[in-house]
Amino acid sequence: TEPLNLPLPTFEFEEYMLMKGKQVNKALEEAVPLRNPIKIHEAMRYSLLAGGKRIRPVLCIASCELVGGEESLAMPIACALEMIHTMSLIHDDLPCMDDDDLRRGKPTNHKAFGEDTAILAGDALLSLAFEHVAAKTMNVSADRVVRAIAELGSAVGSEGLVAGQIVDLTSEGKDVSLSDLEYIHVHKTAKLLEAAVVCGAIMGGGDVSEIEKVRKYARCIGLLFQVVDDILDVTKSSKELGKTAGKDLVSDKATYPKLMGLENAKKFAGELVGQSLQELAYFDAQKAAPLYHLAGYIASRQN
Ligand code: GRG
Repeated sequence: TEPLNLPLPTFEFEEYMLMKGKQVNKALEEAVPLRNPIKIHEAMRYSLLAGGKRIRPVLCIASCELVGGEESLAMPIACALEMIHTMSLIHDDLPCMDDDDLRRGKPTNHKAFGEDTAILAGDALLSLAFEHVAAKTMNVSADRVVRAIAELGSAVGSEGLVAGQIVDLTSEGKDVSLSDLEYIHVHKTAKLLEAAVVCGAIMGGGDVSEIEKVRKYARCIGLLFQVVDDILDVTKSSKELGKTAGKDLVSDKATYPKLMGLENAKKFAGELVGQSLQELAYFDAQKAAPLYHLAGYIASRQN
């Protein structure tokens, strides 16, 4: 996608992402030490520490800091979000789902450890995520911790990620309408991004209106994330193939460019960025700078 001209306040975004990413990686490394039984912890660490953009934990911390909380208040739930995201990738790559061989530049978990261990590594990461929030969150009231755990649980379960995945699986080979596609993306992708931002604001001490503003912001960037993903799929593969139409314009998979055309998909992405930034206008511009830039980053990312 073309870089968007956004009215962003001065802010060293790359430095911010690097610094927050480092903090998150350190916390993840400590959250899952290599202990007995070695095999399962090796498999969990293999995927969790394999890189990845760490968008969900950084969104969570940025939202916590936006409402005046310190990073440490949100770090356990930021790690939990990455554990859940990673487990969903491990399960998504399994032969019974997408059957992928590569993830984050390495062989997928089941390729490296076998299907049985990969399923268990995903299960263990999911369980650890909730344990980690409950056991490691400090200096946040029990009421807020419970609210955040409920938010996270609902984003992941049968009305969240799992709902998106089941509808995606059952729509394979069928005609998918724009609203079906939106349902799949809202559940598979946007729900966890929304939980990241909302949980950060809850842990950071945000009030009801602050939490609702960041929720609306998150809904826009959640959908934006997927629209951009679909655009990248087309533009990347058309570059690779040296053609004007990429694989998703010709394959069975429903995507935004396929259903609304590439130009309209780009326009839609631009509208979503605009809407997300409007929600942030409620906050002090300097404090909201990380979330402003995160929206821009999601819109103009190249992978
Ligand atoms: C969650 C209980 C539970 C089960 C899993 C398999 C499944 C149910 C859901 C699939 C969810 C899925 C794979 C959604 C796609 C999410 C997505 C946009 C992935 C790419 O995220 P990035 O770009 O990846 O942030 P990195 O590697 O940078 O973290």
